[in-house]
Amino acid sequence: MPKIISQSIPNIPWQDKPQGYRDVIWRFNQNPIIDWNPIPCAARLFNSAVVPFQGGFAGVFRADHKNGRPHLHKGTSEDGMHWTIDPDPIQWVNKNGQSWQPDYAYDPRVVQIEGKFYITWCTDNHGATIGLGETEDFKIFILLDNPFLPFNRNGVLFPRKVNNKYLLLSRPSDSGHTPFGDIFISESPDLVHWGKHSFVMGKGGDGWWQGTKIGPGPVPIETEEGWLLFYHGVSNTCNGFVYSMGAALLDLENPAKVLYRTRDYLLTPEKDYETTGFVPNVIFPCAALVDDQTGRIAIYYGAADTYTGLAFGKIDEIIGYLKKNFEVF
Ligand code: BMA
Repeated sequence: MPKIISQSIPNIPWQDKPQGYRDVIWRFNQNPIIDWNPIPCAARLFNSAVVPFQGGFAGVFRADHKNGRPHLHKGTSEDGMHWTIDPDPIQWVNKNGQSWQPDYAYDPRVVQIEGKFYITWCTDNHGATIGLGETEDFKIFILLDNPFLPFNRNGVLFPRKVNNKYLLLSRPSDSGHTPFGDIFISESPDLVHWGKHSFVMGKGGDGWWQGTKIGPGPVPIETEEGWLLFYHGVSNTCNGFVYSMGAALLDLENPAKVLYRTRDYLLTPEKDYETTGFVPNVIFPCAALVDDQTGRIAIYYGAADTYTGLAFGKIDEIIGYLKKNFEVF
């Protein structure tokens, strides 16, 4: 097994691969783990981020309220599968302790860097862009400066500095349901000033499943072979966009360099809870837990912009698969 630079999560959500199953990623057989109308104010919880916290798990969830607007809610869980979701949205304060709430907030990612948890999400600043905040205890949430101008979505921080710089993946976009999208990387010495923007990888290639746009998913997983990045790839059909999941391995020292990238998707909408819902045919991964002792990975994904699902894989099988079934373009 390639060495993983992470933490031990003995209680990582897990289910063995079904016998005879051929692929490297498999679904939890009790999916979806969060169904319609999970809290009074919100119809749907999906595209959400989970991290190990105090022996259990904490999460920042995208909750689409019944007025149609998305907001972020905190959740806690002992086993990563059964969640208690705060009925009220996260209340942000700025560094001076003053309250400031975004008009809407969606698709969060959470990462622990040097003891603090950082949250990135799609926020509003006269148009969609990346929001950034921090918390140490999942009680007080402090807003930091937005890294980018509009329009941008899918901001994903790396779990450590590389060459002494914080790194942030993102997908520059337009103001609507963007019909294009590639993954870029930016760096910062202080999480305030961002620059040195570089292209990482784009839509297209042999796989039509990622022919319209792609965007980074969960926080990259550090292994001795490179950063394992799950991402979403989108194809355009006569019935609209279809969102699937792929993976790439990025160079450890220079993550703008793609070493391998799946030609075929790893997960595509197949189950009813993925093909039917508020937005049909969406698999949108936003978090991956990894246990460095066993190499087990648990991926949290939004299904059909309605449900939260879990999928599993093992690091050695995924990287082995990537090395055999890849393309770079
Ligand atoms: C994207 C984002 C995601 C959503 C997806 C499918 O543009 O808005 O939150 O899951 O579309 O609707």
